[in-house]
Formats: sequence, C-alpha cells, structure tokens
Amino acid sequence: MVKKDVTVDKLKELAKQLRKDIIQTTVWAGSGHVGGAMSAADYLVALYFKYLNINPKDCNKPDRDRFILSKGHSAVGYIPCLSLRGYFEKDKLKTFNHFMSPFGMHPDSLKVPGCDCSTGSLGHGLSIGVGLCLGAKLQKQTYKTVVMLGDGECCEGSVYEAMMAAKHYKLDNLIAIVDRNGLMIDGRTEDVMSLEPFADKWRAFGWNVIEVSDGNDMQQVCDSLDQAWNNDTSLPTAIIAKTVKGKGVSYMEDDVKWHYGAIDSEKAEIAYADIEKL
Ligand SMILES: Cc1ncc(C[n+]2csc(CCOP(=O)(O)OP(=O)(O)O)c2C)c(N)n1
Repeated sequence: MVKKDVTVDKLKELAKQLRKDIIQTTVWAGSGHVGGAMSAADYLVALYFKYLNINPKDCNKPDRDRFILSKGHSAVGYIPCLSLRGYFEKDKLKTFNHFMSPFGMHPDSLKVPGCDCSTGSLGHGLSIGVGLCLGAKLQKQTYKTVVMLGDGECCEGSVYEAMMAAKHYKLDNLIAIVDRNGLMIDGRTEDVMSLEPFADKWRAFGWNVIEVSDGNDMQQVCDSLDQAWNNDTSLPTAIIAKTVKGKGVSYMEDDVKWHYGAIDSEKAEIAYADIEKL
C-alpha cells in the first residue's frame, strides 16, 4: 500500500539525509560509484519510504513488492537507503567495501538485509524482473517489481530482449525506472552509444512510458510513481527520468570524473554544505 501520509517535504528531507549518508559511506569505503548513487537518490527514497510495500522487520514476506537495482554499482546509494529505512544500523556501513563486509561495491542479496537481487553485471536486472513478474502472475500474487536501470546500461542488448518479453507477457506488474543522467563510465551516452530517441524505443517495444523532465525533483518523482502505481493498461511501465549525475554536490554534478571517486575530508565538508542547501 502506498503510504499517503508521507509528504513530498518529508521525502525531500530524507533524500538530503541519504545523500549525506552516501558521502559518509564513500569516505568510510575509501572510494565509490558516487555519481550514479546521487542521481538515483530521490527515486530510491520515494520508493522505500512511500511506494514499495515492504517491511524491514520481515524482509522475506512473500507478498512484498520487489526492487532490483540493475545498475548495481550504485550500491553506495542503495545500501545506505536500506539502512535509513531501518533494515540495519547505520554503524554497519563503516565496513562498506572492507574485507569480509556484507556490503561490497555491488549488492549481494545473500548478505544485505532487504536486498532482493544480487546485481553488478549490467544488463540483467530487467530480465530478472520479467521472471519475478511472470512468477507473481502464475501464483496469483499482486506484488509489483520495480527495476532501476542506468542509461549507459541500456547499451546492453539483453535489456531489449527483456523489454520485448515484458510486453508479450502483459506484465503490468513491472515498473522500470531509467536513471537518465546522460553519463556513463567514460563519457556522455550520446557520444559513446547514442540512445535517443530513447522514450520512443520503449514505446516501440509496447511499454506504457512516463517521461520525467527532472527526476531529482521530488514532486515529479512522486507524480511519476503515482502514475506507475495506478497503471490501468495491460502494459509494463517505464519511467524515463532525466537526472543529474552527482546531484547535490557542486564539484560532482554532471561531471563524468565522478562516476567513481574518492572523497577526502575537505571534499566531504564541501559536499555536506552543498547538500544542506538543496
Ligand atoms: C556487463 C558490464 N559491463 C561493464 C561494467 C562496468 N561498468 C560499471 S558502471 C558502468 C557504466 C554504467 O553507466 P550507467 O548505467 O549510465 O550508470 P550511472 O551513470 O547511472 O552510474 C560500466 C560500464 C559492468 N558493471 N557490467
């Protein structure tokens, strides 16, 4: 059940907190894929605090909604979000990416409480989401599966096979969110492997498409998720959300150098001050 009492203002505050936790976790880890974690932070918070039917006290509830972080390298955003949502204490994030920690640079569903799917090798999450949605239909379960993809990830051909299957099997219980920050590991998507007209590609594959002009604006994030949750078509839904890589930190925003990086204490202080102003 969508939590109607969780307001946009409350979610904005939580997104600020998550961004600070991402910076702190990256400092503890020594380095991390911080840019794509910051672009995805608003959707992660909205999903975990308002939309997903989940219970941190009962991680394996059979009828829970599922979430797959297909862009698994953004674990430094996802795992602190699970902590913020109450799956485990924040103190445990101090071990992030350390030897023997449950928390690596990519999420491991056998070790991270609340994590439904191990990811990291790009291009697999949507296919796994298709399988979960088919399984839910066969078992007459009504839960939804949400898959978050990177736009650079959408260079992978397997994404398009999954898109085709989702329409074929009328998976109206599947929601894909593409974090369209325009950057990948080594440049702009449109220079490395152009995707445009991107939303039209999803439409051509038969999806119900919602385009979001600012996926870091919590009101727009919630409007798009309201629409997705109220999907009255028999089609799977794709939210194509324009975001900013490194969102919230002046020296990171829209700079491919911050796909992955290390943050020293001086840079961390600047980041916290920038985030406070959001
Ligand atoms: C199959 C595969 N190939 C290459 C990589 C290495 N890799 C990690 S992140 C990344 C770029 C992904 O770009 P995008 O999906 O746009 O992520 P974001 O900008 O949201 O961080 C690549 C190529 C990988 N993880 N998996």
